[in-house]
Amino acid sequence: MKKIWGNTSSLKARQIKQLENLYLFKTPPEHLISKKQLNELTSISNEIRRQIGLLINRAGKTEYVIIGDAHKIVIPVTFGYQAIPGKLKGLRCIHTHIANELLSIDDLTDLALLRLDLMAAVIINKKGVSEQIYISHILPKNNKIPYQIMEPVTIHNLSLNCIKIILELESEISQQNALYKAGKNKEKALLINVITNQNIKKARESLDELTELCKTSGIRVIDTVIQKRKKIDSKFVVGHGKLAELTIRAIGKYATMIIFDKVLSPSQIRSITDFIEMKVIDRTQLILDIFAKHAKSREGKFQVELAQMKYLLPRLVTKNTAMSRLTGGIGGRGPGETKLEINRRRVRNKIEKLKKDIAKIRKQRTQQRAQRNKNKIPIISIVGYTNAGKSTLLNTLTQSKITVGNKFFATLDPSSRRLKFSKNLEVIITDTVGFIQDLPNELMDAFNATLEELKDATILLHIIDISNPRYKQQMLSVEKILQKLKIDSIPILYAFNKQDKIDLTNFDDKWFLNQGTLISATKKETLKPLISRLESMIITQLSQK
Ligand SMILES: Nc1nc2c(ncn2[C@@H]2O[C@H](COP(=O)(O)OP(=O)(O)OP(=O)(O)O)[C@@H](O)[C@H]2O)c(=O)[nH]1
Ligand SMILES: [Mg+2]
Repeated sequence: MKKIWGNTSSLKARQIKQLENLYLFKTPPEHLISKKQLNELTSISNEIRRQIGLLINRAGKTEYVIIGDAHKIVIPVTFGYQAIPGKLKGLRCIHTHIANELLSIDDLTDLALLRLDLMAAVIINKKGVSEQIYISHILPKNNKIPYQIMEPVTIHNLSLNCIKIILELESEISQQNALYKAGKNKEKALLINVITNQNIKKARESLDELTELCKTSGIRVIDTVIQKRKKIDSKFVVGHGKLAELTIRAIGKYATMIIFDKVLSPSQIRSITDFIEMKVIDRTQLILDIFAKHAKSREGKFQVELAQMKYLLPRLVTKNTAMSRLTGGIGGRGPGETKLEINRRRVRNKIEKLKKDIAKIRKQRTQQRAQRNKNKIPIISIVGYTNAGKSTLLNTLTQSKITVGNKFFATLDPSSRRLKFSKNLEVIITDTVGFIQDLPNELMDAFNATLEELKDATILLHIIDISNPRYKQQMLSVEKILQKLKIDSIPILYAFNKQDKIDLTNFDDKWFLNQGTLISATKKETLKPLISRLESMIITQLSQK
């Protein structure tokens, strides 16, 4: 027999049997529920004085029988019935209310969060008879209150042409959804930053950066929220009620996903995605997605995949909806085309294989490195925050054509070029992956080999985008990563880039700029002071050896 969802421990065998029998009824398409099934539902619910709910699909088949307590039912994770944008869930909920309450806020929240076809409450009176049924549905238009309660129907008039109502509703929703869609398949996200301190400014800046990351990833940001809390909720991050409220807000604006501006623990992602019918990702997953899109070389691709697998491994659970959404990645990309059948062992094997593949490719690179070190050609390694202009500078200095882009992580693969300073001073100048605040550990690990090369540098050239209002934090983030890589002892030169974008007369941090050289990487003529400083630093370094 089919499972009864909820706690049945105090029920008699006969009562359980009666509940199981609720699966056997079939509802005609034009009815909300078959009359016989409704009678059964009412009678057993009244007998045990607990709410009972049914989830009925559009073919009139009962898919779930749920038993609650006197005041509520808890709708389980419904496999195979995930709501997709522009559609409803394909299941309607009909449940009993024994304490004479109307549709509760919880009912309406479930309706909106789970995108149910309909939510109906059968009111059972003191005599144990059901009189009226209150039905609510989602409101397709972008309203403050995303649902509506219909005129109650009576048990004698259940033929309200249920399917027609649902399909009409869904067609309106999909039309609205299309209206809100900018471009094909574009994801739309609500961004949430949860903070436990008072630093709103920092939280706002972090959200600005997350917005830029979204832009790079092709996601449109429809709303951003800063949520202050005393403590991060271990299960739902923002807490149950708040999460419901924010999700309803997101649904009202036709968002397709929620992005948290922090790293979510595997269990948090699971609880949240079990609770709401929307894709939920964290900052790490977004960055991983961008890396996946931008990786070009074999090595780069392997490294990104390794990072993705490492991210995925602790988040793997068998047959969990959260997983299917997780492995789907953004817009269905990500490491998990294989979706549900992925299991830990396979991921571990894959990780091992990737590590080996990477090691093989590394070998060749190591030989090149050894050659370079033997020749003792000094190396200048350009480091800096993503989008600072590192590749642009290398291009201008060496007349190369490395991909440059006004997006995050345009460069993932390291490149090296030779640069002649004066007659007999030649150096190698390298460009590599950009940094970001809270660079995910998985990526640090996976890109370890690439970053290791920085250890060979004679000088680190730290490029800072001076036109970015967050340039100081960005500098600090870079320095933190250099420390982590244990290369902060290599002499460093600061180059403040994009000077053409700022008005120096209004710049209140001029003293700061004396720490380095102002440049415009796009304008060769601005690079002279930088070049001569680099040259003298190199000469000093060489003479010390
Ligand atoms: N106005 C102005 N724009 C610049 C300058 N230097 C670089 N840019 C622009 O800044 C953006 C990022 O440049 P990239 O060279 O790709 O930056 P990057 O540091 O290599 O970035 P990642 O590889 O993503 O880490 C591009 O749109 C460049 O055209 C500059 O001196 N002035
Ligand atoms: Mg670059």
